[in-house]
Amino acid sequence: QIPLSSRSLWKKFAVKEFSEKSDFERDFVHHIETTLARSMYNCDDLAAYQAASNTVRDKLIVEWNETQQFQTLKDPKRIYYLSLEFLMGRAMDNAMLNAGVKDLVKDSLSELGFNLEDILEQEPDAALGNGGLGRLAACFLDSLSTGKYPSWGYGLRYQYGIFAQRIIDGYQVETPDYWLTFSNPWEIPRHEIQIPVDFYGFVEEEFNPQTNETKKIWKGGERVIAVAYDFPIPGYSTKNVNNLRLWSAKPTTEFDFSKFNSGDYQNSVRLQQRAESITAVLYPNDNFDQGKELRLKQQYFWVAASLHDIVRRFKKTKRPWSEFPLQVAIQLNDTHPTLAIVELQRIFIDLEGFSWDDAWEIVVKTFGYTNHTVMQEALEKWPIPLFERLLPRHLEIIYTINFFFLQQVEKKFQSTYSQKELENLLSSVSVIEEYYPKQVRMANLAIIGSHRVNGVAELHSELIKTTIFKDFVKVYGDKKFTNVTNGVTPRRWLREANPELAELIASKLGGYEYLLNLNLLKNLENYLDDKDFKHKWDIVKLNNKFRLTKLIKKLTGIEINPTEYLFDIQVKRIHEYKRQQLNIFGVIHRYLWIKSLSPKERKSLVQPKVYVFGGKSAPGYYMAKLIIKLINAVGELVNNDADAEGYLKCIFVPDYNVSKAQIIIPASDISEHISTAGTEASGTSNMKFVLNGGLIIGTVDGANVEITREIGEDNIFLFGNLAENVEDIRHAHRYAPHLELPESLKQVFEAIESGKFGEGDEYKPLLDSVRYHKDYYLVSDDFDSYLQAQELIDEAYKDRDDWIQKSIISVANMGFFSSDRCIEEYAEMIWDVEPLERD
Ligand code: GPW
Repeated sequence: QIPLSSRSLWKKFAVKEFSEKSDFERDFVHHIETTLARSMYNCDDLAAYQAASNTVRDKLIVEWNETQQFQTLKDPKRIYYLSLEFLMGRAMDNAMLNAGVKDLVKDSLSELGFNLEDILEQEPDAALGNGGLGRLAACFLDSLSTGKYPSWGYGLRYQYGIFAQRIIDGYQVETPDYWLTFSNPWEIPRHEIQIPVDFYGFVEEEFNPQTNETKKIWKGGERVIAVAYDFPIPGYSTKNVNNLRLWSAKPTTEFDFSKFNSGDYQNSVRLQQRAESITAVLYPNDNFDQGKELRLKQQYFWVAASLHDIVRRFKKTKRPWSEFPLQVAIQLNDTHPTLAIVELQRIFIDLEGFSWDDAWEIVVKTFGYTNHTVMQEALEKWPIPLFERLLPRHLEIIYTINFFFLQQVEKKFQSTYSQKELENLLSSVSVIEEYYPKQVRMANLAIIGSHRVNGVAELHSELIKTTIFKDFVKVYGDKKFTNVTNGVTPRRWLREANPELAELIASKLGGYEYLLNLNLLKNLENYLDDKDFKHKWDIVKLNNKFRLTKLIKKLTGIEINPTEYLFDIQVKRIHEYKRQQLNIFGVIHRYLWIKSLSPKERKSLVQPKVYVFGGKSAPGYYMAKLIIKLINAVGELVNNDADAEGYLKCIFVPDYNVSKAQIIIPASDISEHISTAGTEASGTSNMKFVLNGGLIIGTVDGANVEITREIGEDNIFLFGNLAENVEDIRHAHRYAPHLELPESLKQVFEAIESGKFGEGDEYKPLLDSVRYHKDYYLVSDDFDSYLQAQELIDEAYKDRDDWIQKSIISVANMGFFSSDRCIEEYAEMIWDVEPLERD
């Protein structure tokens, strides 16, 4: 506590945020000369980036401090968003735009001799996520801050983010993403916040003679320290700056000498070093559960540190425990943080002395669980032997949770169900799967320990109720299950990614207010007959294509004049269920067609197209890697074939990430969202593409369904079998003697096998997965329908005026897909939290 007599001095020197160019310039030079120990004679773009970002950072920190102090004073209910992934991308541009100082910084830097765009390029992406799930978390943070919700993100500070992808001879090669090479101005190390986290060990029973009760005490065997790193999250056009707290693992400083052989210093240091490995690297799997011990360690480390922090913050307020769920809402981003349910129960009963029932009631009221997939291979399960070794006390608690839950189920159904029916129900909803070895089903635990479970698009939320979780609907009724359709932040995905379109829209809507109320886009429909506006709309798209071809040239050396081409883009993780193979088979089909035409026919019949692919495969995902190879091999042939020149290009953009997405997405005429119906929970890039004036080709899957509803079915190219028929078709595949391929696909397979794209044999597994291995993803069933949709696209693109009309109508009706709307829905239906206005 600073003595009262000293406080006026503090106030006199309180940091003032820069608000004029000269302030920025002074602070910039200050950072160059002190923070970086450089000078004007020794200042490259990287140094300028660091000084500029430190200067912008300083401004954020002032508001961040005030926000945190204000929230402490008011003590509102807080939202805690637990996510193992936050795919933030770059921070600097976003921070400037949200704080409304981008023009000021640009001008100042120019006066100082630098170009803002070059400086922004210096920033490495914060790529602490795999794909949609991690980017959704990042969009939510932006909307939480913008909406002034008192909220925290909690995650891990991986030293290595998602690997960087290089393409060598057409193959994906992974290289480490050490994103912290230069000091990171966007994080504040909180070395004073150190939380011990224990692993392994055993459970002891302690008898208390006073109460005559025995108590279970977990004696951990290995201790690791969690250190906090705070990332300020600025809202748009508000002084509200929330916090993202990421934990980093470090060894304890205390040595348990008794544990080490006398004199075995080397080994004791090695054991200590093990600690750091916990937050060393992000697991690079998307929609897949690999089940590694280190991953479970990451999960508990993160959950234990976060809950300790949350409980400590609550305890400081001296409120009674019964108010815990009135003050704390914890959202589980998929099942990765499900241990939080168990940890909170453990804190209550083992450490705070609650009765089981009192504790459990609070726990269930506190948690909400978001499911992001129905695919079996992505559902997390942990083998009991591993679990028992790593977290013995938590396993006991899980058994007890399960025991009481199954008892309740039995009670509810014993009079109406036969013995057999009851057994089936119990084994399906049990947290424990009877398997060799037995496994803990994290989704079941998450459902039982949460008061609400949501899917991420309407179709998906229906599917979880009728497929993977249908037996839980029997137990709980369907009120516990709800939907919150995903959304994206228009600040990053329109204004930052597509400044020209954002400005054109602002010119018609009277400013940028629409970025805070995306439904205002609807007013664009007033300009459907405005020739000048439509022309400008077209020019913006062309400019964005130029921006993309410049990037393509830089990354691949391939030159494209964008003027003539329709840009058809599929960028997302490479996955069989997302069906990049369907797309590339389509490209091959088109190539064969072009080859079959005379030059004259080509001229009159072929709509020139650039196909752009981008995305990473999990390092161990053989089939996905093969798809990447095929795309590159097709590009190699097609891009160098004189017959196809001017008609067809096929590009694989290496190392797709958030900052590249910001350049790629605004350039599309068509983007592809073509998952097998029922497999893509939502998709979020579909929303980004349409928001940027691109049309889409898609299956009736995920959020495509709601996009269609909002923009109208004339403005989207849908194709393929419906989710409701997929199981029957698969069944038919399984029992058919052999699979009949459509002629179109046969041609494509023949071309591949003839060796056109290098060694024909190489792609055998890919073709066989369709031909001989039951075509699980329905590529053969949807292929002709896909080709037809592509033809419709070519036809529609000829009427350019109508195309632009479709594009404008689509954008005008995308208001629903702002992540601000998602956050409002969560706040009302799940968290029961209100915004907190700072006065
Ligand atoms: F399998 N999603 C993802 F559900 O990006 F956990 N990674 C994942 O591991 C999972 C889901 C998981 C995605 C969904 O595939 C996508 O459809 C959805 O839009 C996104 O999560 C955000 O909800």
